[in-house]
Amino acid sequence: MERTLVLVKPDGVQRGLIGEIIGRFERRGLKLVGLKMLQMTEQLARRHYAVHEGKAFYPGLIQYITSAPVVAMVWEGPKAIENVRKMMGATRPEEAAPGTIRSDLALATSRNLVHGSDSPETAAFEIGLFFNENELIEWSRELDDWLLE
Ligand code: DAT
Ligand code: MG
Repeated sequence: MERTLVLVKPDGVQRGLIGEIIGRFERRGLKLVGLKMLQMTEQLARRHYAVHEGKAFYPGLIQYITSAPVVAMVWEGPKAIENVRKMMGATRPEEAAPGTIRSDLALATSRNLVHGSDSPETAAFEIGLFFNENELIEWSRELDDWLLE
């Protein structure tokens, strides 16, 4: 089953939206297999956002993502990467579809509340940045018969 890395970014933690964001993925039926709160170091932030190095917004992005704790999660499910990205909405909140996290809860691209991996390769890399193998929990859920094909 596919796995993806999700971060509740510092604005989500500061605004008290951790539960709201986790709740959306939980209600959708995705399965939580890893969870931790941490303060991202500059080194971790640079590795996580390496693809954006050199862009105009990069220094501000590193400053923001290290400015307060984040909540890192791994969610598992069918097409987890795509499903999470769709639930997050477009990077710019004004372009995010109504009903998405960024449309419902955010106003600024640089304060857009959540991160989600964008491909299987990125997901594997990002999960490895935030979690050791023994921190990812395989567990069975009775409800799966009612959620999955
Ligand atoms: P996403 O988070 O939707 O995957 P991304 O990978 O293109 O978006 O960019 C990473 C983060 O960088 C994004 O969530 C917010 C910030 N960012 C991207 N483009 C930006 C811009 N033009 N101005 C300010 N911040 C930006
Ligand atoms: Mg991205």
